[in-house]
Amino acid sequence: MTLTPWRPLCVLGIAACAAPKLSTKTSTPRVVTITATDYAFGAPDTIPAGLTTFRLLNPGREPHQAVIAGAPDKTFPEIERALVAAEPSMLDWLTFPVGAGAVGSGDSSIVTAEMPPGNYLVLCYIPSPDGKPHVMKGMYRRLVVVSAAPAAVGADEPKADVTVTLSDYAFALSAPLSAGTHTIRVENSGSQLHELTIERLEPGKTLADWQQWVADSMRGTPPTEPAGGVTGPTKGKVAWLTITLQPGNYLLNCYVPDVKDGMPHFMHGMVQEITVN
Ligand SMILES: [Cu+2]
Repeated sequence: MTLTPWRPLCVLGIAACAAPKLSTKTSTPRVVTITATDYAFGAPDTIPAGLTTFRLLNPGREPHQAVIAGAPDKTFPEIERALVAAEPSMLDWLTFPVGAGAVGSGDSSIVTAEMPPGNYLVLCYIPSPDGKPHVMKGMYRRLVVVSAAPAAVGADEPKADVTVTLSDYAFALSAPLSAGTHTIRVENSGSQLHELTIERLEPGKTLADWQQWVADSMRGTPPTEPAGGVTGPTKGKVAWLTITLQPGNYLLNCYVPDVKDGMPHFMHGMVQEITVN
């Protein structure tokens, strides 16, 4: 969950809307569009199971994300009790197949993963300038994923050019990220949920500036702006992120609360500065 209090001012188009780089020869994943406004989601009520690309559009004023979490065998009230909170409960029956990381006003984010049947919520934990997470302003929506015929789930996996492996508590890149559009394969080899949040550092700012801003209770102008990313996947799973990067310095970050101590994973060292050329 991205819990950073992004300000409406500090966002602008760095993760340009990019078409998913998918194989043209064979079947591509189904595309589901999620629209985020202040403070609601537009999305289908029901989708079939299988490999799915979620396209998050943000025509709102504030940054938004689309965390997708649920379970195959739980009711919506049970799932809402766990997740509709400023600090969600990371219960072991929850699954996070994939979600779209935060993007600013006017931006979009593209993520892909296998969606198992079940009941899910689409949620945004980004706080408003008043400090209240959007989920507490009603920004969540139910999504039912129903079993689909085998023929309908046979889409090809996206072709990735870089792999990022999430572990407890680090990011490992198979190759440096260059400027341009990438499809990143994101594997969670850790023992718990992680995410890959990508933030662009403002010119001249470094990881140390961001850490100082965190130490100052995230008050004042943040030294980064959201550039997208992927929330999840659940341990042992894989997801894909299609993202366009401009040259500059970025942070790879994980805000997921730890299952043991509840601290965001960046406090365990799961934050890394990279340079994109
Ligand atoms: Cu993590």
